[in-house]
Amino acid sequence: PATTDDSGLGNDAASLRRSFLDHVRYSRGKNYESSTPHDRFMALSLAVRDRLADRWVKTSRTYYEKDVKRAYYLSAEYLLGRALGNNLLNLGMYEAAAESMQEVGVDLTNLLEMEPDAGLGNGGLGRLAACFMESLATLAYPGMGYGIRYEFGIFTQDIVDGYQVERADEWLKFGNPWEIVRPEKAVPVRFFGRVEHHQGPDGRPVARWVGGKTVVGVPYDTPIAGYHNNTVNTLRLWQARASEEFDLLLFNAGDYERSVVEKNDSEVISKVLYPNDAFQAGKELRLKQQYFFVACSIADIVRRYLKNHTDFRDFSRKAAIQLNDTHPAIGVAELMRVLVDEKRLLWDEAWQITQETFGYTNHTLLAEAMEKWPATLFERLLPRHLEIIYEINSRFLRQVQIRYPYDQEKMRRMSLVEEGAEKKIRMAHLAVVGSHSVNGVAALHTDLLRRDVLTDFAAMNPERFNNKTNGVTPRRWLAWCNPRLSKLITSRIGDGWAMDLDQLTKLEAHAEDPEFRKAFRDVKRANKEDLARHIRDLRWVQLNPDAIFDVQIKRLHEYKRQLLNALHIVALWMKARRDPSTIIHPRAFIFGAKAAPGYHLAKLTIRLINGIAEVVNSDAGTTGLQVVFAPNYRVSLAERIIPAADVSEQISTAGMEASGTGNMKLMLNGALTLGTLDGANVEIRDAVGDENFFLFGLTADEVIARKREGYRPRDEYNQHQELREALDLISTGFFSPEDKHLFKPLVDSLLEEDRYLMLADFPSYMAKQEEVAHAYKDADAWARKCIINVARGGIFSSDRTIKQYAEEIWRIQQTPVDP
Ligand code: DL6
Repeated sequence: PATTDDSGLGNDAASLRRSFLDHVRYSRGKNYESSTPHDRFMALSLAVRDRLADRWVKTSRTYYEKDVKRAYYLSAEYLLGRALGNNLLNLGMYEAAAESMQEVGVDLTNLLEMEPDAGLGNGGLGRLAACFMESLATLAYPGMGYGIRYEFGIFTQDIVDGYQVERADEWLKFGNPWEIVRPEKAVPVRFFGRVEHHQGPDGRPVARWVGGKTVVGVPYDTPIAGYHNNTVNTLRLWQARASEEFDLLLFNAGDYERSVVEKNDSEVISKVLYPNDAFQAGKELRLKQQYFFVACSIADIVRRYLKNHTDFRDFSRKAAIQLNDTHPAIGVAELMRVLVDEKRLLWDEAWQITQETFGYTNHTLLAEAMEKWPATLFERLLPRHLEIIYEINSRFLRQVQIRYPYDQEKMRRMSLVEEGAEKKIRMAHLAVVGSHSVNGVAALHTDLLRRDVLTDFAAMNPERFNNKTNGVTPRRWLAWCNPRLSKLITSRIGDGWAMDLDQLTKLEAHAEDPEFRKAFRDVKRANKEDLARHIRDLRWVQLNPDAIFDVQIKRLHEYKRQLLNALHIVALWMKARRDPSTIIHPRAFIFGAKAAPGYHLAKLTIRLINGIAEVVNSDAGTTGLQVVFAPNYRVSLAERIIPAADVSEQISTAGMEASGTGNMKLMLNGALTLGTLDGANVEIRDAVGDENFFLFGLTADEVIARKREGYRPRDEYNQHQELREALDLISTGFFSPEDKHLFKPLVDSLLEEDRYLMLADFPSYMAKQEEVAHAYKDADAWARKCIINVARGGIFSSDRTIKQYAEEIWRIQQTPVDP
């Protein structure tokens, strides 16, 4: 039969309109006249997906036929945001889509607003995974993402009476036009059961994992389009489904109720994203999620490899697997299980393949975020994996012993098993031992990993450790979110920057051009007006676009120190109340942050910021100060806030933020960083120069020294009048008239421990904030600084990061797809 891969669908406005109308009719089953805005969003998305389909098929076929090595990114989170606009941009079809929609009387920008964010992540780690997917496709690398298709992503945040209230994120409620389900590729996954040990026919021992219960992973594929090329890679997310045999068994036995309970038990695995960021709660369901998606993904990777190969000799030459933090670290034991138990490889062969295949990225130094699972839980849920981990550990510790004889203490520290009241499996150690590469996500972070957290491992295998400073995709985080600035940049240096962000350096020459500075300021001003309009609709606060837009947008965590920002606002406001002339320039403080639902102090901080907002906004006319907490911070809201920011608050305690990526997005959009020497701030400052960065606070080493000396926050309180007054005002209940003692836990946490040294850094923060206000007064000089920031942002492209992963860890080749 005549077959063709090419549908011949045109990318022009007329063809797109035809497809759109067809989808309204044949996919939505409606007349155009009776279609809802949602029908139209679905129809346009499907029309766009059709245009991705040819390239998608061709991309897969190219990789298969060339039998190229692929990089597999295993991540429990992908914070994708919306897809329609980005796909239009990457396909070069935005104008055509706008025109075709106009012809049928639809406003494209309104249509884009219909799309819910795909919020399958908590914050930086998940968003990084999304940027990496886009960069892999843009650079034409054979890369694939694996994860979980959570039915509910990160919760929706409402603010009610100043408090965060969480609602389930029903992002799939009206259907998802992007994904394609592939039930034919479903994978069975076992849990529980027991291990039987036999002698095999070849005389070798055989371990058989039997019994227990099987859940089925069903893959849903989402296309990831490269920018202006023919590559469309795949993000494969697994959904849990009850296994039918099991179901049927109980059903036929007449135990209908139990069969329903069992079904729910299985399907709950992919139900909801755990909303904790930087904290491990140790829940059984979470470990089930991790093993579930890892087992499905490894089975899928092995199956794909075996299409072209009959043995495993070339496995690590065809597959690189990157562990995005320790969440998928069980993959090390799972690949060993598959190779040794199922494929009957010798342990040493399997171990070599495993180590050559895996790479591990660490994303945090915080002790409370380090994953450790009780051995008892492992034993029940994954009995064979526990045996394998013990075997890995005993062989590993033997090497440690040979290398460092008589150092029992070192063995104890390096063991994969933490001995104590409760035996625990240290997932980071499993990831390190099972990988040929271990990387941190910013230079300082990698240094601290080597020096403080994984010291023994770095000493034993220094060649494994490397740094890969994070990056962000310039398509979404400049071209898409900031069309005005993009157009201005293109008018001066051409449009090559979107694919080669280093070209932004050409802007530097224009920083000296008064006309360009003026145009830059006009862009910022227009973006601020847009944001002010949006916030007025959200919060009924009319921000003054002449004010400095001072932005802190990120997860709410004590170490990120939103509370320090809040203390400064209170101090500033008290000063302004006494003497309005102390306010150097009007300022609008803009916050966006979700707090983990069980994180009391974080939620109380949100309440405090809203309490402060209420008071401060009531006399904004005299003080020039405004505060707004934008609810439900998410990717699509970031896309609005970032282009309008003047000041980027990156004020974490030095040594605690692994990298940060919001800092990079804000810089690229011409905001100046007010920050500590933490995470990638260090590299941002190196790039832009001290004169274009507002630095304050203790360094990571000073933080450690202060704690070692016996840090006493009360001394700071006693020494600094402005700090004392601000804290006292909060303590009196001024910002919580309904409950005078509401903020006592926050104040106590500062005065009694202040683990994150907010009080120690307060004076230098306050002073630097004043410098910011003075600097802003000189609008022209400020614009120059901003332009330098944009011009030197090239290194923070995730294209640079991905090239480094590809060349230095994965050893994969760019494989462009023919038109
Ligand atoms: O690497 C991406 C991102 C970094 O930019 C953040 O600094 C870091 O906090 C985050 N890490 C995590 C992991 N858990 N914790 N904490 O989300 O990764």
